[in-house]
Amino acid sequence: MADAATVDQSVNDVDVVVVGAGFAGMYMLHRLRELGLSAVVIEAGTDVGGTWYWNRYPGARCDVPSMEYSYSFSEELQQEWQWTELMSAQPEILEYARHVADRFDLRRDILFETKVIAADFDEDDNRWTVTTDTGQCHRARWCIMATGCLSVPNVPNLPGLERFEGELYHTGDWPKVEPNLTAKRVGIIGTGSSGVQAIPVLAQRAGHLTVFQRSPVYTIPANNKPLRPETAEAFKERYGEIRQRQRVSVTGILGPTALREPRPKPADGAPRAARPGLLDLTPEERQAVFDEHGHGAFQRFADVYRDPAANAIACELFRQQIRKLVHDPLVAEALEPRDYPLACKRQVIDTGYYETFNRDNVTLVDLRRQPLLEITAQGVRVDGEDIELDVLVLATGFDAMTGALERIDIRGRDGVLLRDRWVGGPRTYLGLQVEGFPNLFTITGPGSPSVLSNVIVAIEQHVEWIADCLGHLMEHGRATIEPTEGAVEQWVAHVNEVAEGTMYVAPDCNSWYLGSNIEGKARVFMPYVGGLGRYRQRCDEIAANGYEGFVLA
Ligand code: FAD
Ligand code: N01
Repeated sequence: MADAATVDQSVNDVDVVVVGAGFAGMYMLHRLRELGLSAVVIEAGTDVGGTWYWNRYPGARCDVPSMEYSYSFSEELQQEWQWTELMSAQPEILEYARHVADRFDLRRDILFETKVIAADFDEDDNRWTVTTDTGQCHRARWCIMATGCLSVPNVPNLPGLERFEGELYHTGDWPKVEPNLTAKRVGIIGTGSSGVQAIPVLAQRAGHLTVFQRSPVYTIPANNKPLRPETAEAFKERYGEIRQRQRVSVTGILGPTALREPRPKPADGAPRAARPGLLDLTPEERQAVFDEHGHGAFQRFADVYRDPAANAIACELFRQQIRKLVHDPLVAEALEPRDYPLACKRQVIDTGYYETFNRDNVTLVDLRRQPLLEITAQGVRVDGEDIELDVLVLATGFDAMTGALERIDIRGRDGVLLRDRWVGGPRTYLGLQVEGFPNLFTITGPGSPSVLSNVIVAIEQHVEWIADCLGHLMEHGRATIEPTEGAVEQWVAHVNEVAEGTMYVAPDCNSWYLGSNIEGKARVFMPYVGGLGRYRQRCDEIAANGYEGFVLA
């Protein structure tokens, strides 16, 4: 074993380099220490927390119940931490990440304010050399990328953006000192999850808010609320069982069913009767369900997610509900999504989004009717109008899933660059490894369930699988592990096959899952839609079968 990480030297020999100190990198470090390995974690930010360190925009919060969107690996940790809301806001989640760092004494092996710019595999001694923007070199046997799926903000190529003289912010890189927006003219571009969370809060804080919308969104109410102490207690009493159910579930989220007793299986072993689909109801029945439960009612019907006919009906009922919520019929019409199906993008949830457009200090600019021409020194020029702004917020998303990996010069065997290998889209085995890049692991990499699930559950599964794998390699004296070309081929085919027929890959769908938010990025569906539980089982089987599909040299 190498000595413990000495991060102030210019060449640092460790067993493992981990890149990123979000929830993935933090837990990875903890597990590596348990294996007796020396490690350094390299993080661009000044503190831990990743997503929750960078995304400090007003309104930022998680959309998975916090009792479930939290680590399960330590019983003491999950018993002692107190969440205050059903779905916590960014400051509380960041505080939690900091608490974990302190509790497990993680910071002493984390190098902050340092960006990894290159990682090179040396075939002579099977070591990775990891280079940083501060000129340091770290040599390690294993390199683990915990760089996050949504960690590279996308700044679109808007003509004149550099000329804007006001304050310019991206939701994914929000300043640590909260900007004062009182009485200011604020504009926001983007109405995805970040924009939809920020808009109601910005409207309350700003003098005037102008929302520049290119694609209307299908958003549903978050129904967030304070977390009742008795609910938290009930969770804590049954945490072991609840966590286990999360792990084997499709998404890692139990939601309202978490505290319910599991439904007994039918005594005769027959499958449970399927719930009716939207197409099984009469038009009057459908209308009644939407009238009673609002625009989120479509979630009750499985056929909406697979059957274009059911989806089209749900979309129309959804639009009808928007018209009930938004007073101005022209604004309501502009907010109605029409050119892509429900459930093709990540579900967006909100708190008072549609109602915000009834405020006197909010204006919606529909960029499909009035295209954005340029950013000027004073604001935004759209077709037929100049809109003056003091502050411009970009809620324009991320170069997702591959962005952080491709920004590092990762060179595997024969000096091949990872981003060249992935020019037609990412190709991995299980989202964990890439052929030709031995001893390199990607946590929640493309080809794994990652962003289609409660990401902390996905992270824990990957971290534990990788830790077990390193233990196996050490125990059996193996120098390297990498997947075979055939295993990658088969896994990529499987990832595509299970996505087939879902709304995610509908021809009229454009989403960051498909890379289509980034100019020039290959249109490939990147996450694995087969479900977290099934995926975990496959990963475990592969390990139990002697790491089937991998070469252990
Ligand atoms: P990250 O948290 O992204 O951390 C990666 C870290 O790597 C970053 O700190 C980054 O600075 C660092 N890094 C990257 N490249 C380099 C480099 N070259 N050198 C040095 N450091 C580098 N998921 C859910 O399941 N539920 C939610 O409710 C949810 N809400 C979200 C809300 C927002 C606003 C966003 C953006 C994402 C949300 N996600 C949610 C997804 C979220 O990203 C994950 O849940 C999780 O936090 C990811 O953790 P991570 O450690 O894998 O990556
Ligand atoms: O990014 P997005 P996001 N001109 O890509 C628009 C997680 N998250 O940061 O759709 C004008 O979804 C773009 O328009 P269009 C979650 O996984 C979770 O909002 O391309 N507009 C779109 O409206 C989420 O899915 C939470 O036409 C431009 C928006 O910008 C992921 O992060 C909260 C434009 C980008 O939407 C990303 O969400 C926040 C241009 N040139 C984030 N370029 C939770 O609630 C882009 N847009 C848990």
